[in-house]
Amino acid sequence: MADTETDAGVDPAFRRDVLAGLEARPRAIPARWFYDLRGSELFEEITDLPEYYPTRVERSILDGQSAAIGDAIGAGQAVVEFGSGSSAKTPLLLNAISPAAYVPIDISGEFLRESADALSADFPDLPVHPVEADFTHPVSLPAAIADLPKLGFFPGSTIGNFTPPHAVDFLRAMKETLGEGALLLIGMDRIKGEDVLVRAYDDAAGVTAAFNLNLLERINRELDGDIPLDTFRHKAVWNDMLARIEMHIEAARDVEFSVSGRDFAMAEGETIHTENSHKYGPRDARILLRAGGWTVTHEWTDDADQFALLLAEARPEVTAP
Ligand code: AVI
Repeated sequence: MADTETDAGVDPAFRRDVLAGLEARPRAIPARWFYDLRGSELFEEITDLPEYYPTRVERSILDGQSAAIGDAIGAGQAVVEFGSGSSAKTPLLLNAISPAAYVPIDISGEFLRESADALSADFPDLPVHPVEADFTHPVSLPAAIADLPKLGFFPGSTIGNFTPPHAVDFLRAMKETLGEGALLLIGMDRIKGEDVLVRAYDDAAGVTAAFNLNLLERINRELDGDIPLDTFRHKAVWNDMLARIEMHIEAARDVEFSVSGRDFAMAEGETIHTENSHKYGPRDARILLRAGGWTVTHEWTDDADQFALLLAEARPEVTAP
């Protein structure tokens, strides 16, 4: 369908990804399209669910091991947070390390300014320099922090939502943004029992199901779709070969629908793959970081080793002669 008045406000990249994803085999739509207003609210709800341990455990590590984290990082850093969002975990880090400046980077300008203002209110003496940018590519940092040592901060295990090749590209982009000698504090979710993992992505209250299926509502609303929502169900599976939780939207029966004027048919049991959440064992995590140009120097986990915070340094790779 050509762009018309009825398309006003539609993100062309959303339409392109959805149409291409519904036509592809296997069908797949990138997870970044989950996060419209409702999707972002549902994600916040997920982080409070009893089954969704990552947020709670990462916070407990930042909080409970703040002295060791502060000692390893040292004072005077410019903290650069990638995809800062609501900056919910940032105060825990800032309190641990006496930073010299804070640079939140996020693609959503409005959200960024609101959370930067809230943070400035809590840390009135800390210079805050928000940067509106796509943090998956190298970003120019504000001149005001040029001479400060840099600490990248990427909590939440969002690195797991990238496939390993893209995670490596992204780690390299972070290194280019921060420069040689910089530090990176990154959260990574561990491999664990399948039942715990699946429950974290298929909770009893159905919040993760609503988060996943909200994508169809968004498609119907924004791309003039007529997908019958009650025909689809949420599915979360552990793919052991690829060490990841996969979220899919599954057709409960044969179904036909249209999106942006294009017709689609799905057979009962067919799925649209909507998200990957890769999990990393201790050595996997270190190797992934090294592939991206970062050498791990410290690692903090909880008692049950459910989640890890890793500190790494951007060092030139030294190879044996
Ligand atoms: C944002 N990201 C780290 C979450 C995760 O655990 O992979 C997204 C999520 N999807 C379903 N539940 C949470």
